[in-house]
Amino acid sequence: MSDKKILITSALPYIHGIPHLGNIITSILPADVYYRYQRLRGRDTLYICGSDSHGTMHEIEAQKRGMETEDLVYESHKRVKSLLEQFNFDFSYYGITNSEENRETTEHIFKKIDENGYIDEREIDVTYCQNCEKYLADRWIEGECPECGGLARGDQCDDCGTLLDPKDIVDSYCIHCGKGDIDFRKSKHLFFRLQDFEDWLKDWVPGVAGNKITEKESFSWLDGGLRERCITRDASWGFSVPKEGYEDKVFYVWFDAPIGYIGATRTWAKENNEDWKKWWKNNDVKYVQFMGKDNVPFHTVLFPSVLKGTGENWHLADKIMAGAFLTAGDIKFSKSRGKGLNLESALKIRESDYWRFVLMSLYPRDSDIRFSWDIFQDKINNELTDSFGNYIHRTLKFLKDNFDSEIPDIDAGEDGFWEDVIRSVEAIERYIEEFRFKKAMNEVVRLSSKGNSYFQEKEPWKNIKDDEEGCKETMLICLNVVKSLAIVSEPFMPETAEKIWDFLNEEGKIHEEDWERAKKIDLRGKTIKDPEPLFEKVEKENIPKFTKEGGEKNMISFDEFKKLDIRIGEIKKAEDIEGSKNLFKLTVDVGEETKQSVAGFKGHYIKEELEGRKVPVLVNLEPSELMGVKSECMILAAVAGNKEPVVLEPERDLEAGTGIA
Ligand code: B3M
Ligand code: ZN
Repeated sequence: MSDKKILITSALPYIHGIPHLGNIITSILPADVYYRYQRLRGRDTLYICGSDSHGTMHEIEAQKRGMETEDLVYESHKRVKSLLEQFNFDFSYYGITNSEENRETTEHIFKKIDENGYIDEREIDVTYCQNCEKYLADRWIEGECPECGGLARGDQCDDCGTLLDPKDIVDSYCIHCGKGDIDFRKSKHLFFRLQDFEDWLKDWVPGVAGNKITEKESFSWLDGGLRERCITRDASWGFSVPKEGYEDKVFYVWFDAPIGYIGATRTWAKENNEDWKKWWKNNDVKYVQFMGKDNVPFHTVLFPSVLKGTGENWHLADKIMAGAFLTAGDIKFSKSRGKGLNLESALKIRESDYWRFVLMSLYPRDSDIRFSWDIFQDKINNELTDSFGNYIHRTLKFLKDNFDSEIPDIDAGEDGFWEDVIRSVEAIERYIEEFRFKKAMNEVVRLSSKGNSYFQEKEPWKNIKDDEEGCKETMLICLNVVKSLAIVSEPFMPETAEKIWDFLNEEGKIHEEDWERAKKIDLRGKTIKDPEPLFEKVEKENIPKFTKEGGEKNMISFDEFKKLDIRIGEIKKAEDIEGSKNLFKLTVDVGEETKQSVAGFKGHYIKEELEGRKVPVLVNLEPSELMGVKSECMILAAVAGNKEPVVLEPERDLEAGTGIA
């Protein structure tokens, strides 16, 4: 690894609501661990994050509360920022996308890509409320979902998740005035020519993707071929578009949000008298980004293309690292205040180090990982308390009780055991550099169990009586392992590490220490302070209830299940439905009869791909009418990322009508 400066950014959290644990596990937390680690290695490192403060949801909420949007946004920003501080995220700077510096940067970048011919103007259909005399942004129009009858909001149904054309929403109304005077008008918008960057991206992405997920999510856009992307909105909260004829529009939230990394760096630079260009226009930098997998294409496709389109020497990401999801199991993750397990409610259960430890031991690097209270309890009681905490406490306590708290001042050799300690420390280094945070966290615990075994084997409580020199040697080694543990755990559990540092009576702050000290036996002759246990175990009855509403009630009985008539059906014919962008009318042979189904495969499959397929069908579904077309059964399909329907097929060819149980 070279000695380049390291720039780190993590996805900027939305602030309409409080981020939940699933939001931070792949973005802010691993970025913080990576940052703290690099700092201990003595590298020149900058960690930038901030609030993603634009987007239409703020306008809606402010109107509901009778507030100015800006006041609401800055209030939310303050609240989220303070919660993140309580989690000990040590940003070099935590900014906000609504800053002057970000406005300036966004305008500059936009003007450049416009000058360079990457912006097209196009007229598109937008929804307009005649009563409010206002364009209705993404989610300002609601009504009944044509697919499931649930609540359709803008371009998506909240209940079944189908992507919708607002025109297809049944009995639609404006959410501001509640009236149905909706009109579909033409409005001129600006489109960024993403397709001009396709070839370059296909080359560039594999080199910067930090793991398979990142590459896969990027190619979910790239493989389908890139199209121009609309970067403006008919709304008033956001940065106005600096182009003639577009002044009353604002930039789309995903246009200025990643530019917000630069914006926040500029605010930091201004406040600290630094030069932001040293980080963004300098080849001597390694730039690493962290995020969840749902944010990937915006970072691997959209943002780099925008920067490249300026023709300027922006430093693009060198590594982009996305994690999968933390799934909730029996717990409800919720962004809304007070409900569910978000950052605020988590802190009421345990202090941040417990959470940082558990989350990093679960880091979903390669696939989704389930979180449950059993896992939480097991990790804290068995690993954090019984192994890590216990080792440190028993070692310090033994020294206090038998050596008057004084670390032996002897010249013990660096024997085989110490080499093993060094191996652990080096493994942690490697794992963090490779973004294998879960392995790194496990190795920290492993190092403490190595210490425990060593203590156990050497039996200092016995040889204190008959072999004092041997006992001193054991204690010297054990105390130095405590110091190693303090250093290697600092990126993960900074408060705990600081506490251990204080017990050891070491000077200064541990985060200013040199990582290399974790590999050395260099604590000698010092008197330590009185130790206290570091952690408290979790008892079942102290675990609060954040279960999904309904809990058991969401179960269905076997008798109810038996009522479902699911069979293999053969799609005989697929036809368009007039006026619908996402629905097909499918004629399906389900055995003794042929039924008709209206299904949202359009835009994901072409008709010819569907015809002739054998698929699972729910046959006895109450008939309904969608877009004036009768639907008598339902094709069961998987729903992948971005709500994309994926057809399921039997593993071998079966006759239409074959039952599924
Ligand atoms: N705010 C999405 C999210 O919080 C978005 C990330 C922006 S990163 C520039 O998941
Ligand atoms: Zn209205």
